[in-house]
Amino acid sequence: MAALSGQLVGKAQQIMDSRGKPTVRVELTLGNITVKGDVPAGASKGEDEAQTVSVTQAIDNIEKVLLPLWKNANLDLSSHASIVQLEEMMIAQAGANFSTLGANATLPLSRALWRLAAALRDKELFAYIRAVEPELASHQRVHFLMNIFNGGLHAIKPGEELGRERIDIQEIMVVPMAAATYQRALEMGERIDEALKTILIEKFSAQRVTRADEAGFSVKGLGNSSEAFALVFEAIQKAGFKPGEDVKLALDVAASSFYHEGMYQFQGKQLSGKDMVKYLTDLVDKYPGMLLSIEDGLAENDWENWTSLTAQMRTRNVVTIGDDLFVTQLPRLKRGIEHQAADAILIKVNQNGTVHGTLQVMKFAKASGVQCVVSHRSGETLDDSIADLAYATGSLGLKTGDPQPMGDFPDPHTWVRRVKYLRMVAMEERTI
Ligand code: 2PG
Ligand code: MG
Repeated sequence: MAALSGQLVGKAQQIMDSRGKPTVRVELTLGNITVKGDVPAGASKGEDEAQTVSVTQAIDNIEKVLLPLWKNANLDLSSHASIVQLEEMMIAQAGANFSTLGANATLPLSRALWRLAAALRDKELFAYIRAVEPELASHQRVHFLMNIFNGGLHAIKPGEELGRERIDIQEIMVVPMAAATYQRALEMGERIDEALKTILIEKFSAQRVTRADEAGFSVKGLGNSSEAFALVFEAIQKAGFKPGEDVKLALDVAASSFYHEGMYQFQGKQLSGKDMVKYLTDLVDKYPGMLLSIEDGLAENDWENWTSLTAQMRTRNVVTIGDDLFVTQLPRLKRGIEHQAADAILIKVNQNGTVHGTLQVMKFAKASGVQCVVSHRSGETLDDSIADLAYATGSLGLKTGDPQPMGDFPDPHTWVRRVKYLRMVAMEERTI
């Protein structure tokens, strides 16, 4: 029997994200299948990412514009061509870079649609993605980029200064390279998180140590990034692992957030783009073989210096990743490829606006030799579909925050990061 979009029942509602800010959830029902899709939100946004509207407006747009559009089309949802057609109708209606309808309207609907399409074929989402996008399908092992030390806009509190009260670098992530399974990678991340907690509390007192937006630690009064790196390496060792061999670091510098009028305001100094490249190459040379990747080491429009940073990092075997630089959009990715600006692209579904659009960007990246790292946002929900995206496509990495060990996070409702890692474990162990 054909599953027609005209028979779809959809509703949108407001939910709270991990920062306690309102966001949108969509629920779609067709016969006895009900699926959901949420939209996360960033704090350090690229200027060209898909635009959003107010939550009330997004809910209205879903219920009064997009769902009626889909229903009127009355397409057979058991065919993937129809799914693509519905996504394209939505993109056409959304306005320039989603400014009219908002990516916070299109994305949760799109996520729910893909879940529905998978369910109609009796497939898990990752298996559906592999089936309909064979060029992207891969069984390559995905590295977990687990953010355990937070700075920048994810950690700063009103009245504080970056580089003094908090580190400027937004994320120091640990990557369990030696893990043979996702279960083991998660355990390794948890052990390092626990070791770091002990070290930080001993050194700075429990009062000064908090968990920031992505659940990793931040220390009030620790503004020096070099000190933070040293502490993370100490934690890796304390947890029983060898830095560089068992565990590498990945950084998200999020440099756009401290770039003002042509200069980087970094660690209390004004640095030029060239100075920033030097800081990063010196850092890698100080810890040879210990860094896997550096994301947004420069600001989103500092193209020239990106090319030089990537050239320098290639000789050191460190992957440069563009987040604000590419905003999961084709025109910026194409420009980056022309400039040889970065070796990898960060993939965020809400920067793009739809799942279909995101997959097209990933396909273009793959065909051009640019690697993909699938990522959450700093304001997250329990939607775990980015794990399916990473797993289906064998992306270089899945970046989804702190592992949130159960000792500190006993309530599963707070597991907005952990659920994505757990989903990876479940897909690998086929416990789903
Ligand atoms: C980033 C993300 C996620 P935000 O910069 O990569 O870690 O942060 O969602 O605030 O843009
Ligand atoms: Mg980033």
